[in-house]
Amino acid sequence: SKTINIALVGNPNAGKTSIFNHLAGAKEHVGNYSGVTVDSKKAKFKHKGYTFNITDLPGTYSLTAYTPEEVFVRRFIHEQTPDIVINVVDSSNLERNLYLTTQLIDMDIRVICALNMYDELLEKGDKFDYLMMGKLLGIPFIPTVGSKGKGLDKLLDTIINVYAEKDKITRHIHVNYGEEIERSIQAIQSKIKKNKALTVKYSSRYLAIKLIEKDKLADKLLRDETNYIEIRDQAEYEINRLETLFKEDSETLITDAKYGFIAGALKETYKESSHKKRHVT
Ligand code: GDP
Ligand code: K
Ligand code: MG
Repeated sequence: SKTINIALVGNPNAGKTSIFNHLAGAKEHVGNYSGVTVDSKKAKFKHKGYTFNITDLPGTYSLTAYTPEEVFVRRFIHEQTPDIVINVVDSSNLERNLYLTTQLIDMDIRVICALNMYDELLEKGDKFDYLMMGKLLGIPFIPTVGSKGKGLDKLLDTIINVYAEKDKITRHIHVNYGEEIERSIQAIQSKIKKNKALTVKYSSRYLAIKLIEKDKLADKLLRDETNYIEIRDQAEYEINRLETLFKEDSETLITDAKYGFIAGALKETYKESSHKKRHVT
């Protein structure tokens, strides 16, 4: 039978392990805890004639290289190349959770969002047009309640559809960073693209964005390429140009653009309940 490799990626406490346990029939520790070791759990299960290999990855807020978790998740995605990344997001905190999603979009990999804690969103009485959000981000959104195993059949069906390329909405939507940053991305990208072998493995757009963020790991990935100096000089030129223009650190410019993109998408799709419950403290 066909094998599909999937990995669960998301913020801490988004519900990754709960979903993993339901899918894999495992009994991993669920809940709020900070482990000393950074590792992943693997399991195998069958569904509708497919064999699924599933990996539960450590929680991360971002995919920069500041924490061992971030480096671990990034390496895993690059080196183990899962067929599909399941981005588990906490519906009750979309603004923060979708920040990581924008980084997965940059990587140009196949992503499906498990819109977890959906019970909490419904309980608040909020309305989220997740189908529209799926179109805006180019990612299918599937509501789930990980702790109860709800929505997981639909999630698996979507995984199979995306794997078999039957799902039309998934590909080729980028986060738009605005005219000036986009111009810089393209200038760096055109130098990176000269390396055919490298760009089969990594998206040239992703590497260009990472260089603008002054990311050490991306720089390291490019160091063995014959035109590394040309790429690095172009990146330095563009960083200088942007920082002079906006009077802001280039990494902050990318971060702000990502949050702006999410805020814009949420404004179009999310409606808070007008009858907010009051929480007395
Ligand atoms: P992880 O850090 O991403 O692996 O998150 P866990 O699976 O450990 O879940 C964190 C907490 O959220 C646990 O207490 C879960 O029982 C709870 N939880 C997981 N999914 C849901 C959900 O969909 N709804 C609600 N209300 N709680 C959930
Ligand atoms: K919670
Ligand atoms: Mg966990």
